Amino acid sequence: MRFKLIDWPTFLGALVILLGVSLPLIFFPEAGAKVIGLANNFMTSNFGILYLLIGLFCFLFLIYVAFSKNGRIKLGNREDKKEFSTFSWAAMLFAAGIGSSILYWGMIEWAYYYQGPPFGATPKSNEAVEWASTYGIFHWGPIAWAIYTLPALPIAYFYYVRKKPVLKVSEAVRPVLGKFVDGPIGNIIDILFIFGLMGGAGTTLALGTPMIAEGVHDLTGIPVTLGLKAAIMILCTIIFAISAYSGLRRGIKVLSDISIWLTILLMAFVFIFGPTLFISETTFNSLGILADNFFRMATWLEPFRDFGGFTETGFPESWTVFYWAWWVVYAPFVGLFVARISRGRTIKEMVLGTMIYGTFGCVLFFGILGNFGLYLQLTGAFDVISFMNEYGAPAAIIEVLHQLPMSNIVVAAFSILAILFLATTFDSSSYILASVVQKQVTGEPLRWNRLFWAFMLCLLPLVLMFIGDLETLQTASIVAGFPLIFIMFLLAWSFVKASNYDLRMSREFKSPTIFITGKEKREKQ
Ligand code: NM2
Repeated sequence: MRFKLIDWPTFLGALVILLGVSLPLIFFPEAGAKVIGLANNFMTSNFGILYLLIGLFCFLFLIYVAFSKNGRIKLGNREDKKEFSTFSWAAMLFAAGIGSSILYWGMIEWAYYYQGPPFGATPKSNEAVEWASTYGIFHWGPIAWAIYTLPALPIAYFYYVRKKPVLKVSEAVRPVLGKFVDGPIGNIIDILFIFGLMGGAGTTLALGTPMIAEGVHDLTGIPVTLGLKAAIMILCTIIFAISAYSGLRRGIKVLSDISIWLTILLMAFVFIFGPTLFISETTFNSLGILADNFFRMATWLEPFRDFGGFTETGFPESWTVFYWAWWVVYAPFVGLFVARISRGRTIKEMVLGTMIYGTFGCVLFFGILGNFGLYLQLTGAFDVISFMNEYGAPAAIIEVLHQLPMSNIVVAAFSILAILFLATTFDSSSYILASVVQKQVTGEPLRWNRLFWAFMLCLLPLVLMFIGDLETLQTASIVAGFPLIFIMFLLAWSFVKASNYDLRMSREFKSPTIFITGKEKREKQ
């Protein structure tokens, strides 16, 4: 009986939480919005430091692991070849971990920073413009990608080195929690992961849909109403549900390939037909500013905010804390995915590859799209900021694209790309969610199960979009990410414990189960 495969406590637990959050918001939207505002405030002002801490921890920890002996452990047997070429590997990784938000924020994030800069800079000043073109790259840079990579470590390790097919987050903390994983604690960990991903998806879909709606409106003249947005959201859901239903190879991989090629085309187009020199110089300049201020940005909080006479910008809470939370909620899912595609690589290659290629991809988007908008602003060709303040960010994004030649085609390509990016993130999300609520996964998770989670993923965003301003959408990730911070520490601990044990055993007993590159020898527990 196929229903026997379902892990009911996890399945129902996740469903109950999802409905428990969504239904009250549907029936009491105003009170809901108020509670969400309070929650946002409470979390960011009291626990902001924890989010920043986990970000920096992931970064330093992974650099350490990559260059330690553990980094030389190969994910697989001695004879295993890399399962995917580095290009496909990086493309799949990027398509899974990055959704349509990169088009949204890549294009417009600078405009928020330019008028509300960090570190007490004067809005629209010289200093503000430098931060505006740099901070986006920071929020989508090495720390962010380190957050994504951390869960991949234990998961890939158990999958390829200890050869246990782990498709649950709870399994990856077994070295620390032991048999507690088999009881309610294990279920709670998996439910928190599902809840986190739902929160992150809520932020993503509720941001992405109005932007696509604006593109559709621009091309067809259909007015942007809530109905149009809901229809687009449901259409996107149907697309990624079909892809998830078709499975990993036929659905997910095909969509990833198409979106990477379309991205390359679009970026090249904006780079060539936009202000090529300005884009190159500003991006290059930002990399220097970032390198110089990296740790300052990574630890910036405003501890003196409550005392009179000190500037309070609210910037770290509104941006860095929110961003780290948003990356955290997606991290276990991306970890599961990265682990799956990394057979044949060493841990060092997996870690550095994710951080370097991931950051590189994001720098391209922010450097090209963002600096194009910034150029329009600074030259006075188009006042992006006033337009955004009056008509909202999604409309401003489409209007920026209209400043390019053949702009209708560009808007169409941009909107299609946004849909594809959403689809490539959510088809793999539904796939992973379905795996996590099953006791066993032989081959692929059950089809109805994949389809069910695809539609569930769209429920919270639908509700959020109806009530949401930016703060509401950010709160979904911030609140859902909180418990996952602790799970991230457990995941790191778990990896260290298991891999150190195996390294020690292989030294003592000299018989092969782990393969360490560089020394050309196989050793065993
Ligand atoms: N992250 C990368 O909306 C999306 O693009 C999905 C968002 C966590 C900021 C991921």
